[in-house]
Amino acid sequence: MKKVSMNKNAGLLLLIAAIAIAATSFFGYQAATQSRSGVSELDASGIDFSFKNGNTIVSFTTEQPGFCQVLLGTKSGAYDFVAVESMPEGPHTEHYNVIENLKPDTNYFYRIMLGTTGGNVLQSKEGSFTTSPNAAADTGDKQAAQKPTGTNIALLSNGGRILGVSSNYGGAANDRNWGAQMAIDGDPSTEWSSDGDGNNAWIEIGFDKAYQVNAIGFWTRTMGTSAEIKKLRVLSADGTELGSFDLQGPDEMQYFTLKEPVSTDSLRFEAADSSGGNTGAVEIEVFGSLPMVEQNNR
Ligand SMILES: [Ca+2]
Repeated sequence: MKKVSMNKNAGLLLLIAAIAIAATSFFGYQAATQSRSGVSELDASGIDFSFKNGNTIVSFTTEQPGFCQVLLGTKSGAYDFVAVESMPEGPHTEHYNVIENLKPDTNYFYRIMLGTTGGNVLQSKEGSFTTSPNAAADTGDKQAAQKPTGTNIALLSNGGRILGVSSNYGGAANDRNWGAQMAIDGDPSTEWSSDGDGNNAWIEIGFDKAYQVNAIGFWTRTMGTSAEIKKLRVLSADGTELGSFDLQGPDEMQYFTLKEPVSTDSLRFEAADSSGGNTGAVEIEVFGSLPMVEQNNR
C-alpha cells in the first residue's frame, strides 16, 4: 500500500514544526477572533482535494514561500486534525499536505496555516469539503496482475545502483531523503525527487552484470499539481532508445514490456513529458534474464 510520507527524521522535524505552528495558530486564532489582530489572512489558490489509499491530500499554492499545515475538523471553527506537508525541506509555495484516516463521505471544515521564514503566520478563511465515499478503498490493484515474473535487477538489494541522476531535491546525496537511491530501495514510502528538473529529469540505474532486459516498471512521484512524469523515455547503456511509455498517474507502479529484449548492464530513464517541478520516482523496477551462455554455466 502506498503511503505518502517522508523519512523518520524529516517526519520528526516536521512534527515539531507542525506542533509549533499549531500552537502558534491556535493562539493566533484566539487572538484573531478576540482582538482581530496579529494574524494576516492567507490567500491560497488552486486548492484541491484528492483521496488515495486512505489518505486525504490537500494541495494548493501560496504566494509567499513557507511551511503549511491544514487544520481540519467536522465542526466549523473546531479543528481536531492536522494535514502535514509531505515535502518539508525548505520554504516553498506549492504545498501538498497529507492526512490519513479521515472518515469517508464526511464534511470537514478546514483552515490553511502558513508559517513564513520571517516568522509570520497567515491563515486562510475557513472552507469545507466532503471526503470520498470510499476513501480507504480508493486504491488500484492492477499492480500484482501486471507485474512481470523474475527478479527486479534494479533493486538495491539485488545489486542495482545509481550511476547518475539529473539532480536530487535540495542537493541531497543519492542515499538520503529525496536522493536517487530512494527510487530503487523497494520502499514505496521513499521517493527520488529531482530539484525542479521537470522534463529534464533523468536517472541512470546500473545492474550487477549485463542482462537481457525485457520489462520495466516505473512509479512516478507527484505533488498534486506538479512533479508528475507523464511520459517516460528509456535508453540502454549505449544510448539506444528502447521506447517511450505513457504513465497513467501516480497511484501505483506501471509495468511495460520492451518491444524486444535488449542486452545491457544499465538503463537510463528520462522524463519526456511531465507536470513540471520536482519530478522523480517512488520506485523503478527492471526485469531481465541472464544471457543463455551464463545460464548454461550455472
Ligand atoms: Ca522508494
